[in-house]
Amino acid sequence: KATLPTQITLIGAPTDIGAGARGASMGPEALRVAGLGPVIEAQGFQVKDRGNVQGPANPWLPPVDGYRHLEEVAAWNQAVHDAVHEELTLGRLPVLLGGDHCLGIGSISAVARHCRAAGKKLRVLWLDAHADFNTNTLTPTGNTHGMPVACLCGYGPAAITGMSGQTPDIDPACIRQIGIRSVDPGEKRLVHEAGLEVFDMRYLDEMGMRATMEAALADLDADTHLHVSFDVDFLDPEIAPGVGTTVPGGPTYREAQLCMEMIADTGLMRSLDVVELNPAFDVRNKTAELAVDLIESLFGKSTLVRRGA
Ligand code: 6HN
Ligand code: MN
Ligand code: MN
Ligand code: MN
Repeated sequence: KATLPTQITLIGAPTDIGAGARGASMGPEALRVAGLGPVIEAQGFQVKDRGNVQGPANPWLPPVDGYRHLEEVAAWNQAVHDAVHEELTLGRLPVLLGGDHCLGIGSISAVARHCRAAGKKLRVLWLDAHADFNTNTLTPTGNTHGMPVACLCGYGPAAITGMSGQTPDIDPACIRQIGIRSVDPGEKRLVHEAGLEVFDMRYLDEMGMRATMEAALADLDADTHLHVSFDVDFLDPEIAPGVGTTVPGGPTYREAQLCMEMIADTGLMRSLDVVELNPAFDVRNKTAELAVDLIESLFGKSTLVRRGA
């Protein structure tokens, strides 16, 4: 059975450069304060916190040509790309602490570059309320945190596409989106056109989390690099208010735990993003604590040793 690397690296990226609300820049510190490092260590890993990558301040300007802060977004993503790629090269499992979800471009382009060099297959699990598949002509906001999946699939500006050294950075067929319940009208057309595999909330309602995860995790093998991009707004806002773009009707605490546990059971996770946590909207850091609790399960915490495991 596959097991995770023993060495984990936390990489903070304190920015809200791609978001529509300020405050995701405080995410990395809130996750540290909630005990992320020690919680992963308690599951038997060695954790190194390499501190935060650096990038430009948020100028908080309106969109230009359909993008807000494109130059700054590119700079932050390059910094994230370099850090994530370095950790993968060292054989470690990088955990990106966002920051907003535009950083998925830097993170996943680094993963794609690493997989290509190592001859590994890639599967990306995108846990989110949103499809994040907008382009500059489709976006209602100009916020690039609504665009990372599109950019990674080649629908985006040169500054933030092809960061892996190839456009598109990833094949849409390697993505599985889970928990989706807010997709803009133009974005919806592009999701269908690109053929994204989306397990939306209706699918979850009808099939349940277990069947959903079985489908999303089907056809993995020992050669697969599993990347998890965990947007905290995936969770129902009743339990996770500390995000900038809440959408009602998300997975419950139990459903989210099962999702994480089933990912852990594969033993194939090789990189992780934890993004969109916004302490400015949180209540006594409880969303950060919930995220840490779920990540504990993602790294293998279970109540009892399971029969047959
Ligand atoms: N996220 N679809 C909306 C937009 O502005 O494009 C919201 C995007 C939210 C992005 O939460 O990572
Ligand atoms: Mn997102
Ligand atoms: Mn989202
Ligand atoms: Mn837990």
